[in-house]
Amino acid sequence: MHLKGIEEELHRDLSEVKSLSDLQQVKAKYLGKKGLITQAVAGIKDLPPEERREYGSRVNRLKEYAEQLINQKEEELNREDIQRQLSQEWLDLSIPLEPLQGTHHPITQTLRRIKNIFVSMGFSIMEGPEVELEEYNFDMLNIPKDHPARDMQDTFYVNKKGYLLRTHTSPVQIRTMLSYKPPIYMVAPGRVYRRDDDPTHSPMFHQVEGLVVDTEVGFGHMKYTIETFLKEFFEVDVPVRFRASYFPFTEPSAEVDIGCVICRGEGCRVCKQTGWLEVMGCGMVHPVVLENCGIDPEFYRGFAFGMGVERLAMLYFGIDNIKLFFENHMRFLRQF
Ligand code: 2NM
Repeated sequence: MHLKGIEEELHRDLSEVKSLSDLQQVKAKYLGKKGLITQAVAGIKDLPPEERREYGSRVNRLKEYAEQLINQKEEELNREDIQRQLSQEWLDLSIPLEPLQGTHHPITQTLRRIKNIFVSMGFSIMEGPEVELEEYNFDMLNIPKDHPARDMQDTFYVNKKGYLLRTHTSPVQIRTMLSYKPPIYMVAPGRVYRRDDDPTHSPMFHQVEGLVVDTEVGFGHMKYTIETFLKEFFEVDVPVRFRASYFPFTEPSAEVDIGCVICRGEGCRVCKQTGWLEVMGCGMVHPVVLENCGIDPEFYRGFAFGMGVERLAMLYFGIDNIKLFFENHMRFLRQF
């Protein structure tokens, strides 16, 4: 076909294009494998040599012109499309939402309840780093250099420069005693890490530890504080007993049991037929620990205690497997 004729037909075809798919068809008709312009380009070689030069340059100019027109048309159609979307599609931001059905994780709920009880008794909440100095996590707490808790098998060491993932929140008590003068009434809630992973242990869990340092504090104040906390936490007048125990950082030390909240002391699988559940550890702060922190043990006394949040949450909610707290299955979480 004559080149002028191709150009006129292209103009006519483009003027009738309404959509991107129309445009694709026009593009194929002129520039596709068997397109009119493509064929004209292929025909150059069949001309006598003296006509090739002039005709060839006209065909190439037509090809470039056609490509330019098609690109312009495509941009135009895209612009129109966006304008149409902007004028037709809209959102009503004032439509009320379905009421939100979310809840806090049972561990978050339990941590909050524990903290609220201690705040109501006049304690402050203190926090500290999860990557801790070995010195604060062990040495300052009077834990011997050869104590098994320090083993690589029990503790996550992060490098060789004396840093580890804290194995309890006690280093927060150390930091508090180093930075504040008594009287101190504080609790340290937070994540702790131990190299355990079995049905009753998780490598990360939560603790709340507490510390009181004041003049004239004794074992009786500690007993009353812990008994009051446990009755508030379990929302019943649970029996509480203190059993002599040993920790390097307290003397004397005790473990705290409550009457089994599952069987009410009758004996069951959870309390291993004893009628009692161990829920906390506690004791009078060892004078060496007070001294390590610059507190004169001739003048001040301290008591401290520690509890596992997952364990208390399991007993409070009646959950028998610690792993459920970390799997985050909706069917589990929705129950709280
Ligand atoms: C426990 C049991 C007994 C404790 C002691 C201290 C510190 F730093 F004051 F010495 N913090 N936490 C302590 C004492 C923790 O948890 C089972």
